[in-house]
Amino acid sequence: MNETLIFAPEVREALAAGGPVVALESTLITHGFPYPANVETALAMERVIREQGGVPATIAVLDGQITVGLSAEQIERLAALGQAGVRKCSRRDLPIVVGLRQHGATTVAGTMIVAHMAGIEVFATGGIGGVHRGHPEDVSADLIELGRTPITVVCAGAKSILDLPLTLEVLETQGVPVLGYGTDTLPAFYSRSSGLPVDQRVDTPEQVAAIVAARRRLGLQHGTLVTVPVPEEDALPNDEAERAIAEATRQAEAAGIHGKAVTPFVLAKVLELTGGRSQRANIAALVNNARVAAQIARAIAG
Ligand code: PSU
Ligand code: MN
Repeated sequence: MNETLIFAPEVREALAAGGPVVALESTLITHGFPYPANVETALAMERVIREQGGVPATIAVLDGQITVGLSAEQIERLAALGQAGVRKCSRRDLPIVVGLRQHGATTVAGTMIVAHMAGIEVFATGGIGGVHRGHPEDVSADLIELGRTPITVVCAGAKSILDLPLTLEVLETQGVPVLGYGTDTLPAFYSRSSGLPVDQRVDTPEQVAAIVAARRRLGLQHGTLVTVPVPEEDALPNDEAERAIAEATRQAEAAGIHGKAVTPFVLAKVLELTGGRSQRANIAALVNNARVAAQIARAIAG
């Protein structure tokens, strides 16, 4: 096992036994949600993975040490440090936080890299990064990582703060299969459908496991994206989400926000503008994705 990583004992044991481990990201704790919803959501995702017979492994960098399987105390500590005290870590940031012994919260890209080092196949998150609306040059490192790191990422699609058609184009170029879990169309995070077709609909964890097994047999190095619609009762009406996103994007533009600060800024504004209704959809999607990811991890562990 990788010597540069620190493992929670239960994660180490589960991996040694080939058990169903599910990786979780930490940017949603520091940059995605306000306190205490961030900690509550992180713990709720862990709980639902355990209920499904899986083992959760929340990933972050604390004092330069890459940790696979944060304790509840470590999740609290990360939340208390907050955005100001923790670097948002995609690929380029990992050597900086490790080399200079800083704290880091891993994005989808960062979490995929660490999960792969750790020998974890399945990872649950909310929305992946993508191509920003009106800024086709701003392509999330998440999409490039999906093209080169063989991890199965379970998400609720992507928020329509992104240009979803362009995001799908980049995924195609990167060689990433986009699967719709119980759906023929790409979910748009707050709402159940973007209207855009996925590459393949799947309806069971076993079908995802079969695709992952084939990827391994073929020696292919790309990630697999499993997109799960937000539960119906928690979805946000499409026009309400759209209005908030358009306004949040306009404010980001006006404030001159760019680079890695765009996504956290827009997410916080959308939350403000929908009076917390987006937060309910967000949390429901995250917990639901964690459940599906645990079922897929079990099917893969066989
Ligand atoms: N989208 C969400 N919620 C999030 C993120 C994206 O709906 O919390 C976070 C994830 O960690 C994702 C990152 O990997 O933002 C993407 O940031 P960027 O656009 O800077 O690549
Ligand atoms: Mn971005």
